[in-house]
Amino acid sequence: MRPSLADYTHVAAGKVRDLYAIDDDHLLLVASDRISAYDHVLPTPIPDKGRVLTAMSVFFFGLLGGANHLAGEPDDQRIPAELLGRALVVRRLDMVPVECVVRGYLTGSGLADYRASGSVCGVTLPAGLGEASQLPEPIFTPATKAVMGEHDENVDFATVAAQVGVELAEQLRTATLDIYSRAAAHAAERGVILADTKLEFGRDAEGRLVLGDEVLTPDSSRFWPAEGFTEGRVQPSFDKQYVRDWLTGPDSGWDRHGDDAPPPLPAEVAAATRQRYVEAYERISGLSFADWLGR
Ligand code: Q0N
Repeated sequence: MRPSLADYTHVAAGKVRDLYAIDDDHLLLVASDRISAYDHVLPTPIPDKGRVLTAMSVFFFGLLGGANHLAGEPDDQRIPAELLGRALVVRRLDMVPVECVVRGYLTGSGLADYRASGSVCGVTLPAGLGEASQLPEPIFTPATKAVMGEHDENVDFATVAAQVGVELAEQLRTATLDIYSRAAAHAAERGVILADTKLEFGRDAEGRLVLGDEVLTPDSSRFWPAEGFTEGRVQPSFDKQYVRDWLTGPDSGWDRHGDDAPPPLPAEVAAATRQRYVEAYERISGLSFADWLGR
């Protein structure tokens, strides 16, 4: 008999994911169907989003090999029936309090920092770069986690080293760059640009560095269709573009710079967005979403 979620203690909440304690050594990592845009969690869930992101994360943990926190199969008996496909049993780790970001292309906060200083996280970049420019080589641009609702703060390597020690800081940088190069090479073969991604690591009881959280999902990464890529322009998001366009268009009646919460999405925008998540998963993994659990 599978447990009920009420049997587990809630230990951490993110905007769109949650963690529950199974026992002293194991956690349940749950991906919801919630979606965020323009720093708001929208009132309309995207059907199957949690399952698609979980499938993608499991795909990349497998592609990468190496130590990760997965501690059960996706149909593990410790997963409540109602969460099948969007929850994973993971090993409890001692998390390293650093958001390990790697960028192969310049956009978002990286571009803002570059425009202000010519560098990102202490890494000096050549002059003349702009929106969506590919970097001469991928760079490690760590951030420290902010309290919920605030943005993570970009920091330089020396700040990470002061926080966790130079040895661990170097391990984080090496592992992060290595994972990016392998994931980006895979995505490129499938016609997708991996612009950047954010990883979280922890240490196991033996002190080994272990990859945690979710990996290489559209929530933790920027995936751009290679087709139509144009340097100098903000690239359409693989997954959220319909949502952004509707929210900022005339029909939503919403001002993203105002104080109001965003309105519910029309059913057709939610359905089209679900389809984009499924397409991103199928294009990147080469697998059929119908083959992921329970269908
Ligand atoms: C852990 N996070 C941050 C909201 C918070 N394997 C682990 N062991 C111990 N702690 C964590 C993990 C993992 N993964 C990670 N907080 C605690 C990220 N999110 C995850 C989803 O829920």
